[in-house]
This record gives sequence, structure tokens and C-alpha cells, in this order.
Amino acid sequence: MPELCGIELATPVINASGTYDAIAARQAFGDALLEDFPFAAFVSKTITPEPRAGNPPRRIWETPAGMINSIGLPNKGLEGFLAEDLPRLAELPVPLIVSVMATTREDFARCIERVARRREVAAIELNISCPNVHSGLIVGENPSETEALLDALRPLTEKPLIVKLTPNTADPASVAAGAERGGADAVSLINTLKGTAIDPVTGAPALGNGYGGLSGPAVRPVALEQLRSVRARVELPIVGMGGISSGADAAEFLALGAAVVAVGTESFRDPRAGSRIATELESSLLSERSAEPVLDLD
Ligand code: RRO
Repeated sequence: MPELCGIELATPVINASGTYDAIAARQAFGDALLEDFPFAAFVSKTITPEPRAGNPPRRIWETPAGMINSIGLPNKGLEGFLAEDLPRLAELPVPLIVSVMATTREDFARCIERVARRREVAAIELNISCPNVHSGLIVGENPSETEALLDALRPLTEKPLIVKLTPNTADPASVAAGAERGGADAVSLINTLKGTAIDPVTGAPALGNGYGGLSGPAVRPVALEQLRSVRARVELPIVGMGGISSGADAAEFLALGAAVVAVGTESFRDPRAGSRIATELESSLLSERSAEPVLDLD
């Protein structure tokens, strides 16, 4: 049975944070959603210590084989999430991973302490890689800052800490190594690649914030290469993602040594993509061959 940091999963397919609104889906589909939930674990949209309104519209722009988002982390804040959303997410029939972001170590610590106390939470993802929020030094671009953040957070919980890496840096493997030295239990990659677009009608930037993060099939080769380089550098389990839209795509990530895969942009097109990809994966030749990663990582 697939597992991530000791959390047993029915399939190796989970969702990428922020790409599937399970609370809205439950409202739309009712209890039928619980009987046939598309992912083997659910990762929440990232929360922050205080509520945020997010970026001005336009927030999404379609690109060749992908899209750029400039969502800007709208959320109810830590206390709003714990009071309103967590009880609803706890009704999902799969383990819950809560994604957290803050701009100081103290705020990160406050979030971890409050979230980790809740028994509904199986693991915590530390989002140190959002492309759409100005936070001074981006911790996730810097291996020693990442290590120091983990040094500060690691003692606060025994729950698994999964570090979401940014692809917007020259050497993601060094950041992964920093996370490993600091005591992370896993890394996940990739977050979106910084990108921009011009609205052909107005000639102005298409996104309200001027730029955003690119995702979808267009980024898959970049994600695979970053996975390859991170896999070669750290022993940690890896959640691999970036443009996965079929079982064959997912099998590529598993062949390169990902422990599980996450589906993001494809869920906007097909909300049942997670289940479909898990089924396709079962019959994928590559996934049979890759029970042990087969590719030379050097
Ligand atoms: O909310 C966002 O704009 C966002 C986040 Br937190 C993230 O981690 N990655 C992304 O592409 N968008």
C-alpha cells in the first residue's frame, strides 16, 4: 500500500494544495463525494496566521498547455480555518494535510502549534514557495533559511512536516537538503513557475497583480528535472507534481523516485482527475516497471 511519512494511502495520488475546494465540492455533490473521493489524501489550500483577501482580479489566465494564477493566498486566517473549515475537512474519508504559510518564524510557529494540536490533522505542509505574495526574503529560495526555519519548527510537533519547494530558484536540490538537515519528513515539488502574460485586447498585464505562477502540462518537464535533481540529493520521500494529467504522466514522476504524486491544474478541467489518474496508473506499464525507480539519477 502506498504511504507518505507513515500515513497509509489507498492510492499514490493526492491533490496539490489550492487546486481543489473540497468544501465547495461537498456542497455541490453532497455525501456522494465522500463515497468516491478523488484523492488518497487531501491537502488544504494554504492558510496564513491572519485572514487575507488575496490579489486583485484578474486572477487566472490560460496559456499554451497551462495557466497562470495570481490568487494571492485568500484565506480565513488560522483561527477562521480551525473553527470553520477544519471540522468540515475532517469529514473527508482520507487523511488531511494542512498547508501553512507565514512570513516570520514566530508566525509559522504559532500556526504549527495550533494546527498540530488538532487530531484531525495527519501532516502539515510548509508552503515556503508561494510566487504571489511579497514577503521580503523568500525563505524557500535559501537553503540555510530553510534549514533555520525547520530547526525552529521541528521541536513543535511530531506530526510529519512536508516542505513545499519553489521551482523559482537556481538550485532547488540545495533547498531540499536544507529542509532535510532541519528535520523535515518530506518535500513536495514543484510549486508554480513565475510567469506573466499580456492581455491582447488591452495590451496591459493580464493578471491583476502583473504576474503569477504557471502550472499545467507546460511545466511537466521542468518538474521532472527538478524532481530528478532533488531525488539525487536527499533521502526524504518526495511528493512529485507539476502538470500531471494522466496515469502515464504520474508514472514518470514515480519512475524518478517520487513516493506519491499530486494533481493540481488538471482538477480544474476534470474534478475527478485524481481518481482517473489513479486508475490509469494501475494499468500503466511504466508504473509496473518502476516498483523500484529504474532511472539513473546521475
Ligand atoms: O494563492 C496563490 O496565489 C498561490 C499559492 Br499560496 C501557491 O503556493 N502557489 C500558487 O501558484 N499560487
